[in-house]
Amino acid sequence: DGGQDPQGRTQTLERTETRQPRLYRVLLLNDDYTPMDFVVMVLSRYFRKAEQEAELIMLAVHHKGQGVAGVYTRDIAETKVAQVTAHARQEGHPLRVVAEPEG
Ligand code: TYC
Repeated sequence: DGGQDPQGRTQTLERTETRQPRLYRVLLLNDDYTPMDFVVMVLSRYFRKAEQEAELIMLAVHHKGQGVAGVYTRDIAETKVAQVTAHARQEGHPLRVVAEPEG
């Protein structure tokens, strides 16, 4: 955006882009059938959680119904959802994983 200088020439003004991308929470939803060990493996492998934190998150989901596995930009969040869902189905587990915008 610029307008014109006194000689009538079009000016292009630079500005630094400061907006942050929208972030998405990837949620794990509880179910009665997915083995606890599989959920812990998912948290470790796809969400880079240490063993103890993975156990805590899995148990929180088990007791509360859902929990945050990680927070990412949209493309990454959607890729995690697709990868984890594909892996769960391949193993015959009904695990549900969804992404939702933060804020
Ligand atoms: N409720 C499952 C069980 O008792 C464990 C589980 C935890 C499943 C978290 C899904 O997102 C989940 N085997």
